[in-house]
Amino acid sequence: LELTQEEQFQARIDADERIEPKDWMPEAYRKTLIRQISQHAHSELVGMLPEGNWITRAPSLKRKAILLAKVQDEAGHGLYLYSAAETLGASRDQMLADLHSGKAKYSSIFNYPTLSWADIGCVGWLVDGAAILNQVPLCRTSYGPYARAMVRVCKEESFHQRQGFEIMQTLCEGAPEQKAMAQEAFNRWWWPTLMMFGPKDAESPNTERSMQWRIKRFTNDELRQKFVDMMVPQAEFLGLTVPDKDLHWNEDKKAYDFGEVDWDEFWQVVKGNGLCNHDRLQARVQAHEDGAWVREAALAHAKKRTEKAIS
Ligand code: FAQ
Repeated sequence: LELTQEEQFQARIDADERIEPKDWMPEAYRKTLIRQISQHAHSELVGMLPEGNWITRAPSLKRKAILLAKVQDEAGHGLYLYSAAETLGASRDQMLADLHSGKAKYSSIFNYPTLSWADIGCVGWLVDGAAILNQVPLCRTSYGPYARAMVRVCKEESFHQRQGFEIMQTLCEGAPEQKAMAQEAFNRWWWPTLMMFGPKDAESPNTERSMQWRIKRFTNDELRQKFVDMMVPQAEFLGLTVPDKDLHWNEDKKAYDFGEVDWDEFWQVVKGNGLCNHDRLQARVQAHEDGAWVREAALAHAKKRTEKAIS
């Protein structure tokens, strides 16, 4: 019995083999990966902005150095991810052009403002916590370059999460005003973090095929449930109240039941109408334009060097 090219490809996936850049792959697999990896890369770049906002205002030199290092890590993650997307034939210039024109998506979470220092704690604790839950399974994603990039990213991400938790712990063990600041930030970040996992499975057009291709290892709802189950005890440890009146332990399923995410808000933010969408894109475009002279100088230098090598 002869297997078609597509069946052979699926058999390799089912056997848990990694697909490499020069291997045959269905066009839709390539497209899905370019979509997901480039969105992921854009999220890392735009994700630098909410925290970058606090670098000059971090409460101590130590906090400032840590935050600076974390934001630099995110730039690095973006670069690995763009490189992984390039192995699929995507051009970096095109990916960036799509981000700057507003055509490409990036994670909804980065369209919320960071209003107090406790927000930086919440970004590390909750946002990086959600990012790790999503990314640890991606270390076993079927496309080799993406999986390998995720290994390093996850190591750095787990440090990020610890520093966020530690900020929250310091605030929660501090003065009543600090505790209140932590709770207020938690109230604002909890629901948007649950949205990071994407729409409900029943409304997620990409999940089924991405699961079949083992690009995704868990569905959006599965990861959201894991996140709630992981975070509720941590919130209890910190003495924070989860802002969800429907949250309760379900002994039968040995997991938490929780309230419904505001999906209207989610889609509004994804469509570009969130609190900070406009500012975030503008800041990225500005940064790109401000960097034009660096790119021009690097190209001129490279040209001179090749000319010298030839003569
Ligand atoms: N925001 O059919 P699905 C980080 C879109 S972590 C915006 O379920 P899929 C680290 C989705 O693209 C954040 N759009 O899609 C950090 C699709 O639109 P399309 C980045 C969203 O791909 C921490 C449509 O909705 N992490 O950056 C969102 O199967 C702290 C239908 O959705 C990743 O990107 C959303 N939240 O599942 C940095 C992880 N959710 O493309 C700085 C890799 C869904 O059809 C500071 N990505 N959409 O037009 C994934 O795992 C998946 O792509 C999902 C979405 C789970 C995000």
